[in-house]
Amino acid sequence: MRYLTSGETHGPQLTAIVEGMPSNLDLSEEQLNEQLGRRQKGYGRGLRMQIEKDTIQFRGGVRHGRTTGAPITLVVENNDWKHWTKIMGAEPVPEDSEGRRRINRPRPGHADLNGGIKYNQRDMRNILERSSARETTMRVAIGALAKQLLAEFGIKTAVQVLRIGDVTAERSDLPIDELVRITEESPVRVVDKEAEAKMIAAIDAAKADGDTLGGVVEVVIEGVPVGLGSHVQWDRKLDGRIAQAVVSIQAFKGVEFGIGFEAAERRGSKVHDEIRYEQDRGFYRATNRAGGFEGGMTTGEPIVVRGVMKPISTLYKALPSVDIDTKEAFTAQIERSDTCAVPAAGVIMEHVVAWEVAQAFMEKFGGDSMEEIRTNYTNYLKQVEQY
Ligand code: EPS
Repeated sequence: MRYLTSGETHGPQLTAIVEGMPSNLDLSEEQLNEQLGRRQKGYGRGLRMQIEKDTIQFRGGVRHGRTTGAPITLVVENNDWKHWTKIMGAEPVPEDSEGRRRINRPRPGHADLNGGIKYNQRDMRNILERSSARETTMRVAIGALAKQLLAEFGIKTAVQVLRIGDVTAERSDLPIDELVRITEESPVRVVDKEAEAKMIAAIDAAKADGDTLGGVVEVVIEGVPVGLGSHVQWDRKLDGRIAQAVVSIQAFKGVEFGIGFEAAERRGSKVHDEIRYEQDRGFYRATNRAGGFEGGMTTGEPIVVRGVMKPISTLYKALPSVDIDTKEAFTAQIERSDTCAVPAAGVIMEHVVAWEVAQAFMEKFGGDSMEEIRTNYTNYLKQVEQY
């Protein structure tokens, strides 16, 4: 399976083409919209999220609520487009036109300057518009397709926020359905109510100072069979692919699995998970410090992966920068933005991880129709049971 996205943050629409989804998968538009809505929520978001109400439109590959096996085209229109038609239109406008809203003062931390140099754009809006996290709308929509595929095989996903700025929330080990229910009700996607209040206060304080906050989010995927991904080639290791997908999310700077970086300070005996066997359960691990992976393959234990997001780089109290025309020091151009998008970023991460798992699932059980995949999957489970 593969996909491409296209579209600018203030352009008319976002588009994705997804290829390789099997036929005869029931797709719920309502569930897709629900996921898009989850990404738009979260304490600390700015005004733009009040303008948009992201709604999916199927433009290919889906008929009467089911996939046909043809490429799926997804579209989300930008409501804000009506304010940007002149600024972002495809029609030529004069170089010096006011209507261009040209950006010549790169914002530290963004793609503005290096993108401008690389693509030889004197108007760095041409970089900003595509590097913006608005694009993640499509990655959630695509991940939501993957989640519907995985759900057919009992695979479930959840996300919780573990840190915003210097406030840490207690990690919750609740059963996955309950974890989803509780985090869904929290404006910062945590279970820990005390941390929730502190996180909200920290976001308010950063906003008052014209500053921004980052954080840490954790995604859990349960019900994954043993043996997705492979040890035999570097680019088939599923944990490696997930790491790439996570760090590809705008503003994400790092990723870890299971106990993650803590493994560096522990002895081996306190890192590796003992292997056990029970007649009705088969092989399992006594603990899951590995976060569901050994040798780049799933162990059958839940996938536990965390990502770290840096604070958003658009600051109302802007950082010093250099004007690309005059080459003189300036305070960087101010653009409307969010104070903290960590809760939303958690939803994005949940979806990009789901996509990687679904892709590996299709590689292993791949077929053109849901029926074919189900047969392959059932046969494999029998083989695993007999091992
Ligand atoms: C973003 C800046 C803000 C965010 C946007 C990402 O948009 P605007 O510049 O229009 O106020 O709201 O995020 C989204 C639009 C979205 O859907 O997540 C940025 O600079 O990356």
